[in-house]
Amino acid sequence: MKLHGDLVSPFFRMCLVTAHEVGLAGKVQPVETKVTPVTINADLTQLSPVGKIPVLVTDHNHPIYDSRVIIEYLCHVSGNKTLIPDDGVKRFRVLTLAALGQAIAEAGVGQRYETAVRPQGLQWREWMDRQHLRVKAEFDDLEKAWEKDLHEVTAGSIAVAVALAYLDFRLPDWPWRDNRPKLRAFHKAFSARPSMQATALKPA
Ligand SMILES: N[C@@H](CCC(=O)N[C@@H](CS)C(=O)NCC(=O)O)C(=O)O
Repeated sequence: MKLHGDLVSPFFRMCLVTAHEVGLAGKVQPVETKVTPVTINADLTQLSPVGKIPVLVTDHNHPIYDSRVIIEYLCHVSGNKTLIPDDGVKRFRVLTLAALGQAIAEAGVGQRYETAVRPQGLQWREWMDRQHLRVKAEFDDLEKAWEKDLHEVTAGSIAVAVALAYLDFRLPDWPWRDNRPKLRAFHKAFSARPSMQATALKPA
C-alpha cells in the first residue's frame, strides 16, 4: 500500500501512527506528497478529487481518503479490533474522541494557513480568535472528561496525541499544557510509544 502525504500533516501522521500500532508499518510505503491550500497537485488530484493529503492507494490500486477512512481501512485489513472497537458504547466514545482530535488538527492547520500562507494584511483576526477559542474549549474538555479514554490506545487517543504534537510543532503560541496536568501527562506518555517515535517531526 502507498500512503501519499507529508509527515507535517497531522492527518497523514495519524494514519502512519495507526499503521505502526496495527502492525502494518512494513506494508505501508509513505510517498512524500506536498500540498498548499492554493496550488493544485495534479498527481494527487488524479488519486482524489478532493486534492488533500493523506490518500492511501491499496494493493488493489484503489485510492482511499480521508484520514478517518484510511484509519478504519488499516484496522480492517489488519484485523485489529481495539483501535476502533466493535462494541457500541466504546466504539462511539472512541470515534467521538477521534473527532475531537481531528477538530484540533483542523483548527491548527487552518490557523497555520491563515498565518503562514495567506498574504500579510489579508488575515481575518476574528476568525483566528474563534479558532483559538475553539481549541481552548477542546483542551478543557479533554482535561475534564477524557482522562480514562486517553489512557487506552485507540483511534481517539492517536488523533489527540498527533494533533497536540502538531500544535507544538507549528503553533507554540497555543499553549495547551498550561493548567492541564492530565492532558500533559497523557501526551508525555503517549509520545514515548514506538509508533510516535518512529513518526516524530523533526524541526527543519
Ligand atoms: N479531513 C481531511 C483533512 C485533510 C487535510 O486538510 N489535509 C491538508 C494537509 S494537513 C491538505 O491536504 N491541504 C491542502 C489543501 O487545503 O488544499 C482528512 O482527515 O484527511
